[in-house]
Amino acid sequence: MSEVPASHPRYASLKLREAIAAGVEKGITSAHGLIAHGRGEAFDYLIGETSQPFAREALRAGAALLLMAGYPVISVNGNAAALVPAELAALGQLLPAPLEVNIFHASPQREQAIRSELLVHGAQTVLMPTDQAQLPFIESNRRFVHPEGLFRADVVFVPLEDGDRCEALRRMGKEVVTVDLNPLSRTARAASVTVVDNLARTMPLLLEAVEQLRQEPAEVWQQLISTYDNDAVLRAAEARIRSGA
Ligand code: PTJ
Repeated sequence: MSEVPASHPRYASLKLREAIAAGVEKGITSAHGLIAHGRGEAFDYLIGETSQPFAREALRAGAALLLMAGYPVISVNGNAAALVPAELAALGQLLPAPLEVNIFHASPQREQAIRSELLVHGAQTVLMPTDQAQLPFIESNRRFVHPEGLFRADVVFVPLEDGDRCEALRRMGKEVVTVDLNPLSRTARAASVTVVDNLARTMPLLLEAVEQLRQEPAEVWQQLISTYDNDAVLRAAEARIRSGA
């Protein structure tokens, strides 16, 4: 990273800021993405900038859901592509699952830039939005999807989601695994599994959990899913924030 020494107490956070700013410069991330990132930073500060037990519990259940899926799909927006392109590509290969570019702030150029970034980082299948399939129940640009991607998926991994689409995906009967630093958001509440953590910390842990769990029998995945309680996880995250501990 440019001028910030690795010994700086806020090195990790500043590095992510640089990645998001570089994402804007490369035409991957929207200017709005900077604001979303800042909101995330505030919540990250409040949860202690570490992967807390409630996040680790959720990511194991999320990994189990992705492994149980008949047709999992990974949805990628401008922030996720700037922060963790290699890890998203690796998850796609590991499951395996197609990646699909799906952004809120419409821009065909940015969609292409996100696709290229994912391919450069090793992604194999990167689907693009089409007008041949649309998600019902939403009106934003995120309704345009690929018929062989988000439209068909039974389980969707979608970090930094917006509430409307998360609710729409759930109403379509799909399971949604999200990563959102704000446990109070509509997305956090509507998702099947919410990992309240920074996406940059979650991805390596999620890859590790998928690697480890796929050695286990499906009964173990089933058990993790059936005992998982997303409301309890969100309450634990909110309690952590309120306690200031
Ligand atoms: O690329 P686009 O057009 O799809 O735009 C993407 C953004 C993120 C701008 C868009 O989806 C958006 O506006 O998102 P929101 O509604 O601001 O929600 C972003 C949520 O993600 C907020 O609850 C933030 O706290 C959270 N968040 C931000 N950065 C991170 C995060 N959660 C996990 N890890 C992060 N690094």
